[in-house]
Amino acid sequence: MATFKDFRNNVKPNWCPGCGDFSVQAAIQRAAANVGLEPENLAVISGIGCSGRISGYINSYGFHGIHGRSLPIAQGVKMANRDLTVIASGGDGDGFAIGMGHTVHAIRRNIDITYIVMDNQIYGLTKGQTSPRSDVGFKTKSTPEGSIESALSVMELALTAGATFVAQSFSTDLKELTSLIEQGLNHKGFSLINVFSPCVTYNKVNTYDWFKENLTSLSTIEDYDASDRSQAMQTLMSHNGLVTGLIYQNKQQPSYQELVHGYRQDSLTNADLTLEEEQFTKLVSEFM
Ligand SMILES: Cc1ncc(C[n+]2csc(CCOP(=O)(O)OP(=O)(O)O)c2C)c(N)n1
Ligand code: SF4
Repeated sequence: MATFKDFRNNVKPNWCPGCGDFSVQAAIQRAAANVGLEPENLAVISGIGCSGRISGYINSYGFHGIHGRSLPIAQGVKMANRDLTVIASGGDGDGFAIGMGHTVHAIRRNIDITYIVMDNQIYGLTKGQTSPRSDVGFKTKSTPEGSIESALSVMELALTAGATFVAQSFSTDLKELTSLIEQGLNHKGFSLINVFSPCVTYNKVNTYDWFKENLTSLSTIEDYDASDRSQAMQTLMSHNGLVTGLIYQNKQQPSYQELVHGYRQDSLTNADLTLEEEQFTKLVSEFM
């Protein structure tokens, strides 16, 4: 049985020392081992950004896609090969700016993949511009006088879009983050896990200390019920979205694969797709 060390490779991350993404990488490796995966059972698909490099730092199948497009690729991988466990990952810019259209539709489509967003409220790779997660007043290279746009409440938006699994964590809390990724991997449908993963180089406001002061763990809220969507929404609204833990899970909603007509019971990658000459000629003639 694989341990988390089997999900390590010999590529040294070039993240800045102290970047929150290191813990996300460790949590994915631990969660993958804890749910009983072997490296050949896992595919990690990422977009572009500092965070997007993560697919190269995990010993598994991997695909470093293009900016904002990890989800279309990840959904395609899962539909073609049901035997793979698929993780999509990237930054808040990747998933909530350029890739937001894909994010909303992946949420409502509910294909069985886990989407882990490393949310540092800034664009790290391109050296510090505002993202849709930046707070009003946040000064960056693109907003020298402070951002005048309001920050997107992604967890609330996910609930509204019909998400069946919504969780949030802080990269320093390796235990909680690992557990949430395990729950996401075991969830039958699309799981969204937003991780506050500080950018120590370009975001001097939303620092480790800032999160420690401002985050509330759902475990401290009496009678919190993660199956209650309206309680989840109210709790998010009353805490300005700054909560950690399993926010909402709907175990009743079938996944896309369970509903789609004609989904193969065996993986497409194991199928014999060779065409006999007669079949080939017939196919070509349809296009002549
Ligand atoms: C189509 C396209 N547009 C813009 C870029 C430039 N670009 C690369 S990464 C990035 C944003 C990075 O921020 P985020 O996704 O939050 O990831 P982080 O680097 O903070 O981890 C941008 C705008 C690109 N690579 N491709
Ligand atoms: S620039 Fe920020 S997000 Fe990118 S590696 Fe450095 S600390 Fe991490």
